Amino acid sequence: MAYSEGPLAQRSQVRPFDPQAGAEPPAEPLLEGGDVLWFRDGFFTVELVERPLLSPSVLAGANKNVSFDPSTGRVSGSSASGESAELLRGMMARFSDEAEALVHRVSPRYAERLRVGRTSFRPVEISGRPSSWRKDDTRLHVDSFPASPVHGHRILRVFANVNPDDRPRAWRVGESFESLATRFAPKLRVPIPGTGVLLQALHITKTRRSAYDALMLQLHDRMIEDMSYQSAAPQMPFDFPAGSAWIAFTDSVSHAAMSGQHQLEQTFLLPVDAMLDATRSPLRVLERLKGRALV
Ligand SMILES: O=C(O)CCC(=O)C(=O)O
Ligand SMILES: [Fe+2]
Repeated sequence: MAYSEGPLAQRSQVRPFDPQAGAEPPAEPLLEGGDVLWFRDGFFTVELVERPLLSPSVLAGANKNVSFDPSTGRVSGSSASGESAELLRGMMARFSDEAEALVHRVSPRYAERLRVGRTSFRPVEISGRPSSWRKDDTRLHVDSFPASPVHGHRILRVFANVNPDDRPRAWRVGESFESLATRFAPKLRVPIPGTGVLLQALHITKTRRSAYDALMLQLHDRMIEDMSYQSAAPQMPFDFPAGSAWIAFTDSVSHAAMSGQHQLEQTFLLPVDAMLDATRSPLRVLERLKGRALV
């Protein structure tokens, strides 16, 4: 593909995308190539009665997010009770359904193979929010889940900026996974056999952590702790306006969220063999760089 051969191949891009327009190219090759697809008009509306939920006060304790499990309908991380708990659950369930419908419309080739994961609501202003370095999303990173191994599955996420005061969500997007992985591969260590089983036995992870998951976590940490990388890496700022939405494979798109408040997010997992070109998956890229199977 032409765009992957030019200098832009070094960097992910935010690409305006209108699934209604009919004239858009298929989404799957763009997503697999590391683009963030941006839907200017969004797809989700917070109803007037739900507006009071847009407040950090819905959070329980030190949580940054409210979490919703679409498979059980359970909400966690919220202090809301009674009627407002029901309102919150309803808003997140509706967002989850609409995000799924959007993904099916935009990427019909993935539809049958996608597994719906967690939904999150993020009502805290990111800028100035205290965070441990490892959880600091204001630094460029690729996503990996410490407690929930994915065994090579792709992480596809749908985001919606639902800020009611017209404030954008300011991101940076960084270099391509290929160049990122090539840069950091020498620092990534395949764990000794048995480590994954042990972590599961100790309930540090919910399932066995594969070598792939271990390398992705290391990649996340090596990026985040390297402040000169953070400032010198190829990158582009992008402000997602209030009301808009976007989709990306966040396990391969290097990204950082700099400022903004009130966002909804839906995670999906996709098997690597459901991709049009599995050689572009982080799993296959890391396997090639390390010269061995990782799941
Ligand atoms: O909250 C955001 O805008 C993005 C945070 C992030 O890095 C993520 O959800 O993967
Ligand atoms: Fe992230």
